Amino acid sequence: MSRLVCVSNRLPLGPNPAGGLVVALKSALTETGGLWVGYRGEVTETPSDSLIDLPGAPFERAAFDLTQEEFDGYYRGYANSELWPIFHGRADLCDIRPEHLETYRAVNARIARQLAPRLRRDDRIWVHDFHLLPLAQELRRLGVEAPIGLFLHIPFPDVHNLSALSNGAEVIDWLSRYDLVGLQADRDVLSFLDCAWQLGNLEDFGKGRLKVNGRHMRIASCPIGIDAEEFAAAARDAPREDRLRSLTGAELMIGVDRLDYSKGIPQRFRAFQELLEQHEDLHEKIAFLQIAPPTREAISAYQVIREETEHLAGRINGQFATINWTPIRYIHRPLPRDTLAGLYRQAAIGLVTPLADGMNLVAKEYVAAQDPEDPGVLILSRFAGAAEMMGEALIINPHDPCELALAMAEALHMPRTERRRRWERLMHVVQTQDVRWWSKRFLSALERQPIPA
Ligand code: ADQ
Repeated sequence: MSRLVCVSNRLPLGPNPAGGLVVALKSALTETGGLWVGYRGEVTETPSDSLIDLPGAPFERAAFDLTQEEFDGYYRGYANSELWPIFHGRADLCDIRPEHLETYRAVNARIARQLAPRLRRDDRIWVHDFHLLPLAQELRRLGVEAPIGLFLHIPFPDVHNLSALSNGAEVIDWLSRYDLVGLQADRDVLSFLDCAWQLGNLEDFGKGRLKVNGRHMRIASCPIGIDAEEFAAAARDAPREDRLRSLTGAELMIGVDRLDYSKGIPQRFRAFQELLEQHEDLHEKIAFLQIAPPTREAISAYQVIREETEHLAGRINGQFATINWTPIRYIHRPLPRDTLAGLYRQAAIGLVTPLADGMNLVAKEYVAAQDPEDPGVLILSRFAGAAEMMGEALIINPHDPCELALAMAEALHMPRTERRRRWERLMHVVQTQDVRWWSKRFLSALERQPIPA
């Protein structure tokens, strides 16, 4: 069996990864073994010339360094202030600067130079996400011949958004250098084809086989999953947070998201406010726990979303709270995964309402954590990739506070038989399309060489 080499921006270093990519890839690599290459998480003045080995994991890990200038241009700049907003339909939040792109290209070229000597002829190289789009081009320049695939964890933008970048056509060209590009959902595959058609030179031979800018490649929809059995067990074994129940004395509604503008947290708060305005009978009967750890705080759009979230939580609590009841509890830090699992299990409603999201693993974790005898209800945005396979959730438009408030009321009153019927179907999807299914699906597609037409 050939060795699997994964490359991502971040390496898994802490015990509690608050981010979907690390959670999923850790499960996949623990199973297959292999090498994981990524950034160590600290800037340095003098980057090492070669990758630095980091022992202590069930797979090999090797790190690259970044200087402060590289971090600012490559990570904070091009990746998180250009690609992230563009790929989530927020061109208005973009900060386009030529030096971002220049540094992004240079860092990818350096990672390729450090990685190439570590590669073996029969490796399979699996690159992850939007930080590393030019990596295949750089590795090929250095003569690497092994199959290289990219999995994009975020949505693929439509052509109007991609054209808002100064180099939209170059993005398509970067992707054409991979043997396989895996995307989260069918809608992303359609967006990619449209962009390749309009910004590049596309020939489509069917079944995901393409020629883009003269190069053969494959495109596939590979929805990411979770380790459902492990998560269900963690939820079952988690100590009940009795203290939480006695403090709230109410049914629990939970939201768990990095504090990102794509996750729709203020919209969710406004819908909760609408619910409380319309249903006085629910006062003191429902409490909303929002867990939102900090992320990318040096970028101004993230400071704005934090202020907006905290302001709204304060205002809604001020409007409705009583001596015995605080409607919104807001926690701005990561929690251990087993604590999260136990909280999901206790919550009568799971709220997953992003404005745009590649997949959203929280939707799958919430389902896996439920008590089969008395499961809660998942409310899910139609703009999460997860909505393509989780149609038994209450699917909503997160921009419409009335629709979302109605779904909250419906979930609270849903009879147990209907909750069980919906949950069984959702759980079937979460169990069958789990993280192993996802990595097998991607890697077996990578092994199939594109068929020249
Ligand atoms: P994210 O945008 O990070 O991932 P998501 O898929 O929801 O979004 O994953 C978040 C992960 O972090 C979940 O496993 C969650 O449990 C964990 N997490 C969140 N808050 C936490 C907290 N306070 N404490 C501990 N853990 C916390 C990106 C894409 C998604 C895609 C994933 C995987 O944006 O669309 O689903 O990658 O491909």
